[in-house]
Amino acid sequence: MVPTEFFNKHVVISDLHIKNATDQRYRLLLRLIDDLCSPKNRPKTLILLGDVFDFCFGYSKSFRKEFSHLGEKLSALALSGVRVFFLEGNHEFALKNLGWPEIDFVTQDVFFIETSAKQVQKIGLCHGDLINAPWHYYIFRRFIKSTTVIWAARLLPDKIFNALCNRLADSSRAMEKYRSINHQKLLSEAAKWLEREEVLLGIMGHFHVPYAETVTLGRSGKDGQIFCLPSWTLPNALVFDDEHNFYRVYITEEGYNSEPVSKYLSEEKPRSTPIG
Ligand SMILES: [Mn+2]
Repeated sequence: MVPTEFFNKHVVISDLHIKNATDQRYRLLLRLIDDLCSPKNRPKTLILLGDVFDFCFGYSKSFRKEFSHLGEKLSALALSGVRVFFLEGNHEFALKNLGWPEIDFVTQDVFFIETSAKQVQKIGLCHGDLINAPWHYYIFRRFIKSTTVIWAARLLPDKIFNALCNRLADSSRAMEKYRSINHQKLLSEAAKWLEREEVLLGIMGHFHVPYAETVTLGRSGKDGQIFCLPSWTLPNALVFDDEHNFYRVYITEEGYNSEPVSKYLSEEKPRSTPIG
């Protein structure tokens, strides 16, 4: 492994969809965090951009117990000086209640980080499920993440609640499986998102498609950039430095392989992909 792969950089991961602590992806994630803790690899920022878990309810005792290791490692990483953000995906609820110290749990739909090389640049980050979503999804999402629903969910026994949610996650995946993504429509919605948030660079996950696209912002005519992370069917991270050189780092049992990000849509379009 090249020691400079992560050092002083910003590391984004998303859509691991970990089901349980015996999952191979969980093991790879723990190893990655261990490696990031070492001074020669230490990044500036680690961002978990949602759907790290296939299902997570922060109030669930059994869940907190099963993944306590991850919490300890992330807290240790944060204590070593790395900024650690954890943004909720659409498979995750009440993450803040995991209670992991030093972790910045993001509850807003969008958050921002700033990089400063020659000049300060603001980057917008979101999970992605609200981009290109039909109007009823907004209502559904607001409902399912509302304090009333979260409060009611806490009354259910852990086991029943977890089983219910896993079934929900599976059925939503089955529904999405054969729906292909309209890339142009999605990217034009993503461009509108950049414009709304007044940024020229946006990063998201959720769609499981490795976009790296230049999009034109309608009103100003400026060029914006959209990056999206693929799922952990192939464990990976999006890594960039303050000069905004972007890499995809692939995580294997043997180690790490990194490659500079190249354009995606100019190549072959992906087949329909399950959306998480
Ligand atoms: Mn998702």
